[in-house]
Amino acid sequence: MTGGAAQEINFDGLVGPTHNYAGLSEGNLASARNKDAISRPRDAALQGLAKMNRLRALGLPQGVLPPQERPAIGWLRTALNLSGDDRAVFAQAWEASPNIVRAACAASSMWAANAATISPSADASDCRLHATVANLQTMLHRSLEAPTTERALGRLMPDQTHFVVHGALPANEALSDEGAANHMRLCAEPGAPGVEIFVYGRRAGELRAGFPARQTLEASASIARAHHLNPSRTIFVLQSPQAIEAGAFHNDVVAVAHDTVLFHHEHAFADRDAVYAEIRAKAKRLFEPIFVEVKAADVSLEDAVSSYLFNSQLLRLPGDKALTLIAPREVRENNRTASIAQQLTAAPNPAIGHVEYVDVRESMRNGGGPACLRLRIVMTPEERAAAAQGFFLTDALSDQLAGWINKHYREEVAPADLRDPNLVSETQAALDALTQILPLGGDFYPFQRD
Ligand code: SUG
Repeated sequence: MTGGAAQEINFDGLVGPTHNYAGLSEGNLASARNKDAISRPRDAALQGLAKMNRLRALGLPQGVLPPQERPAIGWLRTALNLSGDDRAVFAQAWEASPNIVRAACAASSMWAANAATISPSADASDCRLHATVANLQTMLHRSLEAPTTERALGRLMPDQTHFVVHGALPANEALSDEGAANHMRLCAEPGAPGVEIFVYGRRAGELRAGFPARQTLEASASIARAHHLNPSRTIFVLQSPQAIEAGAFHNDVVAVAHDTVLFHHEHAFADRDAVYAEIRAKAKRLFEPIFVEVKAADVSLEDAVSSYLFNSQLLRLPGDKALTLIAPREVRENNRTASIAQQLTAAPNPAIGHVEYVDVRESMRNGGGPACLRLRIVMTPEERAAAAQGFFLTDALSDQLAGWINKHYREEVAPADLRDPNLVSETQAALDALTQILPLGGDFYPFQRD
């Protein structure tokens, strides 16, 4: 296995034209708090694109993943047994169940950290890069994403000698899976064998009071088997119920890892000492893990969740010894998290040497920070060459996407605007045009096939 030149590439989900605040995610405090607020889809998409371009400007490769078809007319037609043309189906669906239509309008595929779990080829005994699409079965609006995500990842990584894209696990509470948001990897460098850490909130069949735990141990273990991971370098960790109750509906709200560094809140895991011990044991002879813990006395879980300090992207910029944290601007606006960020970087020989702030406010208001918006895929140079090149962001692609967003996206969407039947034709026209910009093919979206 050649290690050296493999790179971690962030693939961000483009924010879709129906971005809105429907309050759909129980246990996600921002989503609940902003229910029925007016959203700004154009700003949201441009903020996401600006973040992607910032990473490119810092010298990192960057990819982009397409939004999904919303409103999901075909799904509404089948699920609610409606007939007629798309406009008629949409109008009838609103009559039948506003709650279900709002789920079918969510632009939630922007949070690409929930698209799939990725294992680099360096970790898999068959030496291929594995992706398992997340079933996202806990929330109705997110459970619609898996089929199109599988198509998108198939388009990005078509060559089965290098890549395996596994379909989602059966969509049932027992195998509840939310993808990379509940998965971390530590390694000496991206191309070297790593320790993969799966974080789960409950076991199959376990009933818990309070907010939903969206990941089961059984789902994580199944994915580890599908990915041909070595058990001696795989860890399953119970998320602390306290974190879930405080609004950490995914592990990536309270922890993030990159290379040898695990940055986390004191109450991220049910048994922190056991986690450290197992990581140390399994990393032995590969690398020395560095744990950067933030104590609850310095940043409460409440501040961690409202600022999204840990939902930052932890990155190594070319040539840097220390890592860089790409944090949401909300971290700077909270005195406690701003001061922790400053202390981290001021330490002698810091593991995290720089903090940069980005504005992804529109996504944040639905509980999605910088880390939610991206799916990390470690690729060797051969894998990168085998991937579909049109998904890698360049100046030209960025210009095209910005022009496309400005042309097709509404400035604002209020709850009542979601009922507008023009939304259907408008979004279909936008996505149809997008299939000319990204290498998706003319039959990518369900409406293009019906
Ligand atoms: O699944 N919000 C998303 C946010 C996902 C964040 N991802 C990570 N932490 N990786 C969710 O709860 C809200 C949609 C609404 O309410 O309109 C929503 O789906």
